[in-house]
Amino acid sequence: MKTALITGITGQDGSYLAELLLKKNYVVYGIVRRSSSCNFERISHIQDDIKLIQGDLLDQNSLIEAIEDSKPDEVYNLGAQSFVPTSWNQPVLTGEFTALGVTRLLEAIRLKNKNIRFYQASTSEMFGKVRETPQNEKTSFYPRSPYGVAKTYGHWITVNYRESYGLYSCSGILFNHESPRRGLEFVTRKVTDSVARIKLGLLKELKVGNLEAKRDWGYAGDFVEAMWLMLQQDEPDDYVISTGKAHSVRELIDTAFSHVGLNWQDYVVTDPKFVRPAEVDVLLGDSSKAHEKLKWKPRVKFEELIMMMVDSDIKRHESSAKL
Ligand code: NAP
Ligand code: G4F
Repeated sequence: MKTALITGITGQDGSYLAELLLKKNYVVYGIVRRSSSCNFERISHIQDDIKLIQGDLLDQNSLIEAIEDSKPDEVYNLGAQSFVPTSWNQPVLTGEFTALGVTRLLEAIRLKNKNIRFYQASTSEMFGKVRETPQNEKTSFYPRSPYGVAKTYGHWITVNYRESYGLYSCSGILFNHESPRRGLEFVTRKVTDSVARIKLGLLKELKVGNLEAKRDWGYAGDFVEAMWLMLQQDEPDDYVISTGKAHSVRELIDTAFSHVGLNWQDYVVTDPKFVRPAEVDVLLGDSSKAHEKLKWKPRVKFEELIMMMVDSDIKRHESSAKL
């Protein structure tokens, strides 16, 4: 029986990864930050099956102790300040969590047990102002936000600890992945939740930013399988994980409104408040290496994903209306 330690277990990916590892009979530990109110909504259904340890990516000793207490075979570093706009408001804190937090965790592993396998949650945001299309593992980085810059540091320190100390450390360069558990501020979930509320008569309009931005959107449940696969190989390596199809925010909105029989133009307004100081215009991934070496392929298609999210949001609002 293997043991895994997950940072960011209360987040979207952490909850799906914990479910996957439990199905594979892992003992699953998660690091959680102290909070004045409970934020375990995404893991409440598996809370009795996992073990939670208090810790923070800002606090070196808490990470060392988490490694000592859980004695993991695998560590998945999913914890981060992950919302791009917030990284302009809090660039230093984003750097502490999302960049230096990776080094703190790698140091804990290096000090306690160099045999631990390590996964770093890298991102397509590192490609930013893209140098080529589609983007693969060899495409150079040009991050466009403090978040993207911090993640680029996290990526290279993961590569560096592999090369400096021989750690089994992998970096998954994941393109956008979504689900009904996605945070409400990200554009997919903002749209699907607003569509649900408009359909139920609870909201009148949806305010968004750049309609022309394009993303390669996949399903989080598919993407966490790739994280696990990366840590099961003979050699550590870095992989791009994506669907290979890009859609605009406009198409996302159209798909979501059409699913409930509404015309998006009647409800959507653009608001400069949601336009970013520097935009990532188009992201499109080439995950041939993951297809070939990990035998990984995404299952859920864009339209299915958006319909799944709209349906889930409608159900949630209907149930809370009945209470
Ligand atoms: P998410 O839902 O925002 O979850 C982030 C998690 O990080 C939460 O559990 C959060 O805990 C935790 N966290 C934040 N600051 C922390 C700190 N100082 N110490 C310990 N934990 C901390 O993000 P996600 O969508 O699941 O993404 C998972 C990871 O993949 C992130 O690193 C993200 O940057 C990266 N990524 C995501 C995507 C995507 O499209 N989803 C794509 C590429 C890469 P609280 O609940 O306490 O806030
Ligand atoms: O949903 P988003 O906020 O995601 P973004 O910035 O692509 O970042 C997400 O994916 C990254 C992987 O590439 C992760 F690393 C990161 O942690 C996060 O999960 O925005 C997507 C696009 C942007 O171009 C944005 O300008 O949607 C555009 N957009 C247009 N209107 C909006 C809005 N984004 C948000 N959040 N809210 C809007 O109203």
